[in-house]
Amino acid sequence: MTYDLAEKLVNGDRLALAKAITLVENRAHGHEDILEECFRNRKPAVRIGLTGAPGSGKSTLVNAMIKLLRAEGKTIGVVAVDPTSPFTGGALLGDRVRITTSESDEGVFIRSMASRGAVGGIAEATDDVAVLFEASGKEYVLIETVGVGQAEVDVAASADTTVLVLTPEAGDSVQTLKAGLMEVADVFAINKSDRPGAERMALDIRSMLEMRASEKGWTPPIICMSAIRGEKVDELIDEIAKHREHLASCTSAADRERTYLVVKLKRAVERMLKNDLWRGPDGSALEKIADDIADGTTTPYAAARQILDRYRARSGQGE
Ligand SMILES: Nc1nc2c(ncn2[C@@H]2O[C@H](COP(=O)(O)OP(=O)(O)O)[C@@H](O)[C@H]2O)c(=O)[nH]1
Ligand SMILES: [Mg+2]
Repeated sequence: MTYDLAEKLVNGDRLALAKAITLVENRAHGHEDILEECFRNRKPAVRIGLTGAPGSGKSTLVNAMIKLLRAEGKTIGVVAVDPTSPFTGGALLGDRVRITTSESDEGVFIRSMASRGAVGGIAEATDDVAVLFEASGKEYVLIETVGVGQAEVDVAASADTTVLVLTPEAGDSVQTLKAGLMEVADVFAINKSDRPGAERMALDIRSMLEMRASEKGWTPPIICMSAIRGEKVDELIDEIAKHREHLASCTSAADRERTYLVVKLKRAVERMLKNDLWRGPDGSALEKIADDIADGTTTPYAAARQILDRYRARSGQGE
């Protein structure tokens, strides 16, 4: 059954692609077989990550990029991670733009994913969806994530180029930017430049970039643009292409692919290990151990070591 699904997907069946994404997102039975089959049939796409605060205009920008890339005849897969609050379960912001394309356009496939819905982590989920897109023949994969934490840094690890989307609005001052986010940006997009303050912000970012040594021989360009008006989106796409050329000039595609595969491999091992660990008797023993920690019989550290020892013994690797 899963083999059929993978085969259909590879042959361009959109329904099969949609089903496969759902399986992967839920880590449902059979998803690993599909991923394996798709991995064998994939052709690496141009992977672009877009990250930034909710409301900065990432989805609007994705729409604008789709338009330009489609005009060039490129095929595109989009996976957008929707910010969901762990407390309300709802969206963080009401005023969000949907990424859309004309119903009849077979060249684009768009999928939204709730951030708390992705079993096993956002980065791995988006990354595996990228594999499905690649197997279905998409030449570009756009990944929209909310720039709030480690997940974005992880997503950036598997994108060729990461675009950080900022806005000139108050509160978005460069000083308050999370350090980790500055580091992942290969290209800075100052969106909503139809509003005042964009040039000022570009200057701030430029001086901040000058203070840190430009590693990797690449100085991230800063583009003042407007996604809603479609202004300078072409320039952004050009800069993304230049970043790719830069990558190609310092590492071979094979080396980069290898680095990406190592990241993928590690994630897969860690997830499988975690599943394996908590599926065993240790998962159900958790409540008992919690009691022991609570009443002072043991500590979280000693208990963790104990759980690991037991796990190793169970899998026949006891020391
Ligand atoms: N003024 C202005 N508003 C924009 C621009 N791009 C997006 N917006 C608006 O910003 C809001 C949030 O956009 P959205 O794409 O959903 O942001 P996301 O949360 O980062 O995906 C929407 O109301 C958009 O219409 C722009 O270039 N200029
Ligand atoms: Mg969005």
